[in-house]
Amino acid sequence: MFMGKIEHEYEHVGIFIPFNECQENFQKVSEFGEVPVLVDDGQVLAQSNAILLHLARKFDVLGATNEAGWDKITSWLFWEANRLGRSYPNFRYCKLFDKSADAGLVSWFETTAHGDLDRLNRELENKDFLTGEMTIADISCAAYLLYQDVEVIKLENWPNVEKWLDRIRSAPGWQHPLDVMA
Ligand SMILES: N[C@@H](CCC(=O)N[C@@H](CS)C(=O)NCC(=O)O)C(=O)O
Repeated sequence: MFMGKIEHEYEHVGIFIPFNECQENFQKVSEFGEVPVLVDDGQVLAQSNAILLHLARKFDVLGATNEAGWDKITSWLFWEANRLGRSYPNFRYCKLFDKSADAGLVSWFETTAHGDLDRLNRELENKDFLTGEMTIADISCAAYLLYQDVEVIKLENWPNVEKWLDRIRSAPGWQHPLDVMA
């Protein structure tokens, strides 16, 4: 498995403005008008989970060793996109940046985030990571939860999730997203 550093550069993009006012290079590559976007050797890829799959396969890092393993990873990536990646970040966004958000909507995001954390907590009852070894499934599902410093949701009610996040933080070379993108 590749454990070295993959050379890359981050480019910050202001997204709290209309898409047609965003910087031109971002407008050119972002087919859904969202971050993140990866540009790799001229290939443009949107959607964080598609980017994770691309990097895991290309650099043989944090992937699976057989097809069944890849299938399990894919299943968690879809769950993240459909569930946890919708509930928690939207709740966090409303709490931190959109104080005028509809209260019913905020409450729905909170309730579904709790349900998704319950599900994650159950999965991690007897496991260190979601599919055995640490993979991009863990990276994907942990992504927004690692911003715990803002304490939008205290994770003490989901102890297996807390321990799992600690294991991810202890992985060789791990850095907090805010430090990586500083
Ligand atoms: N499913 C997408 C979600 C990406 C996403 O929600 N990006 C937000 C920032 S976290 C964004 O770019 N929002 C800009 C907008 O909606 O105008 C992924 O995983 O890449």
